[in-house]
Amino acid sequence: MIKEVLLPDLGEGIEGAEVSEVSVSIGAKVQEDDTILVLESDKASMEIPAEIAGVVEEILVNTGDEVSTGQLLIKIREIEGKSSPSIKEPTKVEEKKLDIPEKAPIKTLEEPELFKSDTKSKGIFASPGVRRLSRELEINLSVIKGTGAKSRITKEDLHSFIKRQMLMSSGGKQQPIKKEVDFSQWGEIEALKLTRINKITGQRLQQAWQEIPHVTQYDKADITDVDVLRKNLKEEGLKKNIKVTFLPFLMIAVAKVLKEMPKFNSSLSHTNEDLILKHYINIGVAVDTPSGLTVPCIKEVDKKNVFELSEELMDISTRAREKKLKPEELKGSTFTISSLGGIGGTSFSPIVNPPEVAIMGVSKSEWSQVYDKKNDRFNTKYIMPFSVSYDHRVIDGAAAAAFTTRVGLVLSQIENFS
Ligand code: CAO
Repeated sequence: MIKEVLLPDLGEGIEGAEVSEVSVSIGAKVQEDDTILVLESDKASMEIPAEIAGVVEEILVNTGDEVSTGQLLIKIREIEGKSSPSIKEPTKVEEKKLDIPEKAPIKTLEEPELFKSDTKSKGIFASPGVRRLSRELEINLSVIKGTGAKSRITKEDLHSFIKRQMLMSSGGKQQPIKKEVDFSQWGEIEALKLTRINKITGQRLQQAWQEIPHVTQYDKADITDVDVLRKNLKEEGLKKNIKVTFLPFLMIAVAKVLKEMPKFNSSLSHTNEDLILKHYINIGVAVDTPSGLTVPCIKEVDKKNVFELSEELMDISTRAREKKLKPEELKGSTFTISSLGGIGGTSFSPIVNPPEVAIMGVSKSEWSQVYDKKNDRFNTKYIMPFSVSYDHRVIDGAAAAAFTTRVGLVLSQIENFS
């Protein structure tokens, strides 16, 4: 029996559409539900599926043809015993047109199974445009996790996949986009080799800066009372050879607020579909070393006191400078603190340390005159400026302002450190 495939009523007032792809050729065997044609109207793209299993007998349209409701498109000769009585609606999808990126960079990628086109796999939902693009780029859709309704693979999923693969294939390295300039033509020069740490840190910072929508919230904390407490503990610490700086107090305050506001202690999943909240608090500390910036991690900060944290800080910062950290000591942080308070400056915007979603930057504290409205007088206070940069995909501005306000308040109350 010959089955005539006619253009069904597309609904929504769509009278006709353009054939954007003829997916089969004469003599080709098709299974029920295989895409035989792809159409594009001004409202949607749609796949026309084969209603029966069979062999393509005749194709009456070409790519670019305008077709209208009821028009004969394709004839399929049925394979005995495989008919399906149901008449199926074409699969409509939301996307209309796709920005098709250049093919060339993708061709250079390795991982063959990722790039073997497999657009007809059952259980994969994707628009015709996405399927067409995946075929052109020879990307296997079954390796992509769709973020659309019913796990449909969207154009954005395909683009994110391509972006990830390109980054991986370049080892996350910055592409050489700069033309070499001979600076010596204007005077004497000297070239310094970047250390391995400089290069790795540079790549990570560049990637974080490009991928994370950063916003920085600036604030100030009154640490007058904590300064008195620190001086007392510093005296006590000296007897045990422990150097007590401000950092342990900051870590304790931050850990307390991270527990109250767990989104700041989270990471986006690799598909950006879930937010992973961590029920542990490990704080990364940016340490300036002669070979570059490193970020060792202090685990379970919420369970440690000022002396324990001070001891650990002395240990990891010393070993970081001597390049004696173990790889696992650089992993697992849930939030990072970058303190320039011992050096100077009034404020700065740190870059989020992925996969974390927030980082605190600390600047040098100063004695200031602060007006007390209630008693109508100025008081001399020790004020520490700090900032929190955050991933705006995860954290809203209001939450960030609440976070820094709370950290400021916790830092002003010495009972939080006993
Ligand atoms: N305000 C005023 N004084 C501060 C301060 C602040 N916010 N922070 C630290 N200090 C004081 C310390 O208390 C200490 O004073 P005392 O000698 O009186 O005890 C002094 O400054 C020196 O502190 P420190 O820098 O040696 O120690 P720390 O615990 O504050 O910091 C460490 C340790 C490892 C974080 C630091 O040495 C370091 O490497 N900082 C650089 C980090 C960096 O490069 N970040 C930039 C990354 S780019 O985003």
